Amino acid sequence: MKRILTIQDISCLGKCSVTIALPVLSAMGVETVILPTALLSAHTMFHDVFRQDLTAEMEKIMEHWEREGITFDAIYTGYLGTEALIEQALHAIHAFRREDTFVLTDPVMGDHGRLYSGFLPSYAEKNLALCQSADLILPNITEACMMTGIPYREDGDRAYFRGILSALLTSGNSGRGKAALTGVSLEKGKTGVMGLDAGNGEWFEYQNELLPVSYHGTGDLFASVTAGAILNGRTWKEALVLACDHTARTIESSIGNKRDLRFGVDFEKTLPYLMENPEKNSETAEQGGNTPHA
Ligand code: PXL
Repeated sequence: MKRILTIQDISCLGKCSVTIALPVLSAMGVETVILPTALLSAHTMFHDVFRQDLTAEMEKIMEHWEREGITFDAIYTGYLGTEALIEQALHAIHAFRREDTFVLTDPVMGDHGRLYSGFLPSYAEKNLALCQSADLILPNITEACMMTGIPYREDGDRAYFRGILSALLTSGNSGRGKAALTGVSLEKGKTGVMGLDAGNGEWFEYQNELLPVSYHGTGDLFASVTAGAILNGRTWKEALVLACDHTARTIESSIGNKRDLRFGVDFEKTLPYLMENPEKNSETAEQGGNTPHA
């Protein structure tokens, strides 16, 4: 069984980060180890949240694992919260990455052209350093703009998105990374991803129907499915297609729930799709979405 380390917060209320990553990755047959960055009474879209930073505790947890000689097949970082916590994530990558460990980073810090509350521009700079250590990064348009200094546009076209991806990967130091920009609309009424593999210059795009509702935590669902699919042997493009289709399917099956969107999507209902074998998943993906473009 493949083993992944996920580094992100535990938000007790409001499905996101670890409360999505653990069940999703487990359903996909991946052993999931958590390194919590902070404990919050609820994610930060709620008000007056209780928050306990775990920077010092992370140190102790990592020291123990180092004594045990633990390594991981993949490391997936999500919401971190402070620059010191990004530093800890970089430390974990350095300590537990083997040559073949796949590192996936979702530089969670903003949406709709703005950083989430509490984040300063220097947080974006630090997040760029983290992204430069990753094999695949999954920023949304806001996050990619914050990291590259490119002005955010609501109405970007293909050339705009390509410019962002090129800037993101050329500001990296590895030259072999891949990036997939999420929340990209290339056609009215559609949404999806655009990707670039800096190693071979290959572009990728995939679109689904845009659903008229924005639940919290869908980015974490998307990243978790991508990570699980890659560990199950999919290519990065196949993993992104599955993640797009699965996220769309989950939003669709949540629409009737009539709850505050901050509580998140009903990802529990669609977990069985992820438990099917990989062949079955890709059949479902092909039927559910549009043809991916290389
Ligand atoms: O879903 C991203 C996320 C994760 N964790 C916390 C958050 C957010 C987004 O706002 O606040 C604590």
